[in-house]
Amino acid sequence: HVSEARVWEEAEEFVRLFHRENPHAGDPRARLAAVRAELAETGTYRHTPEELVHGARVAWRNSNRCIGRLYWNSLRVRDRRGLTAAEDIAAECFEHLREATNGGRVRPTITVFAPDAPGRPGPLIWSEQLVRYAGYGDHPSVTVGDARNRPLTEALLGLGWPGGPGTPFDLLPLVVQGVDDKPRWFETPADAVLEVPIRHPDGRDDWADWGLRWHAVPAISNMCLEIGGIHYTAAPFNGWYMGTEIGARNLADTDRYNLLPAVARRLGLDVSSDRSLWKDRALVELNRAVLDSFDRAGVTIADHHTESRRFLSHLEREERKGREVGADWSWIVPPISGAATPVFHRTYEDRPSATAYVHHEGAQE
Ligand code: HEM
Ligand code: NRG
Repeated sequence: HVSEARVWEEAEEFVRLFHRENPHAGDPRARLAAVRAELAETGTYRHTPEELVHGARVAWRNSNRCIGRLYWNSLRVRDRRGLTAAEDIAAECFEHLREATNGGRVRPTITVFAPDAPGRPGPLIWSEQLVRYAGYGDHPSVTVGDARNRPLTEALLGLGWPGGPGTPFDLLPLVVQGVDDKPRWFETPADAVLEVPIRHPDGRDDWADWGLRWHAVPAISNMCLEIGGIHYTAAPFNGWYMGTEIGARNLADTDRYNLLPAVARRLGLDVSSDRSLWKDRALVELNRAVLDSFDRAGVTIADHHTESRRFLSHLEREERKGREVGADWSWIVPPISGAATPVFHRTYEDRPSATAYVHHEGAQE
């Protein structure tokens, strides 16, 4: 566990930042004294609702791998710090999905559950995201569904989940470990998940027949929100998708859905030689299909050109406010057409922050 001296150090820094960026909150001295006393008495301290909202937003602002940070100050924060039991947490995660999905007008949202307390670790969501597709297989190289989720799927089967119908897009239950409890699974209610069927806009092929689809909302649920020395171990958050995440990675990576060969054959491309650039051409058409399908379904999605421009606006705006923006080039540059976007043609400082979303120790990167 984190030492009290360390918590105080980070608490002090955060409270000062909060008061600096929220002048209406007044002088920080009274609040610093209260935090110090609470820490001495209980070994921890509680953020005010306003501190929690600002901390969650600043943690987004500090996410060096995220290209979508222009709107960091409008993150919606659902304060559920009173919840420690798996059933309650799962129910609120599903409600989070409904509110964030908002019929397709996706709203960036976070739900914050109980934090770590001295001698009492906080709850954990084992699922990497609130919505995940199963990955089944007897052989390591042959998977039905999303190979990335084979370990989670196997863990679920071990916990007594009977398995889904066996399609490539079976929704996995959510796995939640409440405080002082073992992990439990909760079937995802169909009305909490919006999905988009993926079809090609030119309609020259029957793309619909492939049964391709993806979920509307990316909601990362296995990262820890750290604010002022307090660790919120379960704090799922979402924004909207950038099309390349689905079209250039999830459906295309060889260790995910590996669809490029099938797409290229549909397009009648020569797949016998790398030099026909069949992979590149298939990638572009798959990404067009993703963007057009989300548009037709009325679901928010960004293309990588627009999101790159927004990111540069973000850098400018932050600079005007006198704040330095950290970023990780290798995550910011989109996985297709990198040099055709402005984020490619510069460098960034990948500096760490104390207020941040971090991967749990031992959890997969
Ligand atoms: C990473 C886009 C909202 C926090 C990313 C990535 C993209 C992205 C493209 C890289 C993902 C990858 O390569 O796998 C967006 C867009 C948003 C958005 C378009 C729309 C509003 C948010 C929000 C938060 C957030 C609301 C937190 C409150 C992060 C974090 C990562 C990340 C922590 C790194 C994840 C990791 O280390 O695995 N984002 N994001 N983003 N984003 Fe955002
Ligand atoms: N690449 C992952 C999602 C990672 C985070 N991306 C966002 N986050 N857009 C995928 O599912 O494809 N967000 O909070 O909006």
